[in-house]
This record gives sequence, structure tokens and C-alpha cells, in this order.
Amino acid sequence: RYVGQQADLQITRRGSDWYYTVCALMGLTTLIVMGLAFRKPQTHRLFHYNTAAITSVACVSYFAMASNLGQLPILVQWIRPRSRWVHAAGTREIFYARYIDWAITTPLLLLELLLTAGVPTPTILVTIFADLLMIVCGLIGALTQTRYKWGFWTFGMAALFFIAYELLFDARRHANMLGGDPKKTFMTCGAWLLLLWFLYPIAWGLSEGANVIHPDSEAIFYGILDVLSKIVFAGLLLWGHRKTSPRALGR
Ligand code: RET
Repeated sequence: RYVGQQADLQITRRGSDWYYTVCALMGLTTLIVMGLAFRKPQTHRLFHYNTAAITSVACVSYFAMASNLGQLPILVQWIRPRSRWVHAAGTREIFYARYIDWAITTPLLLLELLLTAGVPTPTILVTIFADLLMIVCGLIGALTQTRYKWGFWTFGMAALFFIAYELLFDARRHANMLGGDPKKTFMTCGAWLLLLWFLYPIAWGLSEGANVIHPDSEAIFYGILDVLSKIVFAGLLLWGHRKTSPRALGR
């Protein structure tokens, strides 16, 4: 039965192997970044430490998901195995571990980007608050078994649009005032971040939301997004700041 496929709580070997792969990549990145940090004076390690915090949390979260932990069976009402919707009588595995990871790491990603732009502290705080609201909405929506889940998704989207507004208007204005390398780094990393962050609600809609794609495809979709928005983002950010002194950012 098709229903059985997505109702099956067992994760395939391939899904698990891929989660372990991302776990290893996150761990390796943490070690490399800490190695790079120790070659700098203590005052110049802000972005290194921030990055290592992000990738180490992701490493543990991917370890949990690869071991088939950090997930719960949630009842689904409809599935779409081929081209039409079928009433479902089963459960889908929902990886709540992602949201614990994101609740810690997405504020840190925004923090390093906003520190790069040199925005005032209240702007940092309000943006991070919107981010936490977004992640918690995603979690609650994912755990919701009825179509009310889309209500939470909508609130999460509103929060994401607020974050996008803050980056595109507020933070960009401050980065322009700083000029030089911080401005260039903000523009590159900010564009990269916004592009990727808008793909997450799409992945959510196909997986936790409408149950259109199999949990294996979900693993690949979110996994690639996480590698791009944590590891590649970190590379761009640390490279951009290779000549930045803390004083240039007012720290
Ligand atoms: C959810 C669902 C609710 C609506 C929106 C979402 C956005 C999530 C985002 C997650 C970003 C995660 C990152 C992880 C680290 O690598 C919660 C999926 C808007 C933007 C960057």
C-alpha cells in the first residue's frame, strides 16, 4: 500500500547514511573553524566562534536524526503518491530535532550577519525575535495533525518577510555606511541567506505540511539547504572578514 510507505516509521539506510554524512561535514567544519580561530588573536575570533557554535549544534542534531531519534510519528490525513490525493491512514515521521537545531542556529546566523552590517542592538534583537517566532511556528505546525498547521505556516511566513525587510532595508543601509569589506561581505552573505531561507518553507510545505514527498526526499532537500546555509555561508562570511578588525565593526 502506498499509505504504508509514508506511514512506515523505519528510515531507510540511505536516508540515515545521508544524515550521517551531513553530521560528519558539520563536525569537520567545526574542527577546521576552531583550528583557524586559534591562529588569530583572541580579539579576532568572534565570527569563528559563532560559526563553530552553529556547525557543532547541527552536527549533534544530524547525529540524532541519522540514528532515527529526534523524530515522532504524526498522523497524516492525505498523501499524494502519484498525481492524485489519497485519504491516508498512517503516520509520517516528523523530525522535531531540526527545530531545536534551528532555534539555536538561525539566531546565530542572523547575529553574525547583523554584526557585519553594524546595526544597532534593538534591530538585532527584534530580528532574532521574529526568527524565533518563525521557527516555533514551524515546529508547532509540523506537530499539528489538521489543516490548522497552515495557520502556523502563515505566521511563520509573516515573520520571514519581516526578517527579509530588516535585512533588505535596515541592515543594508547600515552596511552601506560602513562601506569597504564589511559592506561587501554583508551584501554577498545577505543575498545568499535570503535566497536559501525562502526555500525552507517550500521544503516544509512538501514534507511536514502537505506530505507530498517521502521522508527520504525530505532528508535530501533539508540536508542540502543546511549545508549551503551553514557551511557555505560560513565560508563566505569568514573569507569576507579575513581582513576585518573588530574595531571596524565597533566591537
Ligand atoms: C518554516 C515553516 C514555517 C514558515 C517558515 C519556515 C522557515 C524556516 C527557515 C529555516 C531556516 C533554517 C536554517 C537552518 C540552518 O542551516 C519553519 C520551515 C518561513 C527559514 C537556515
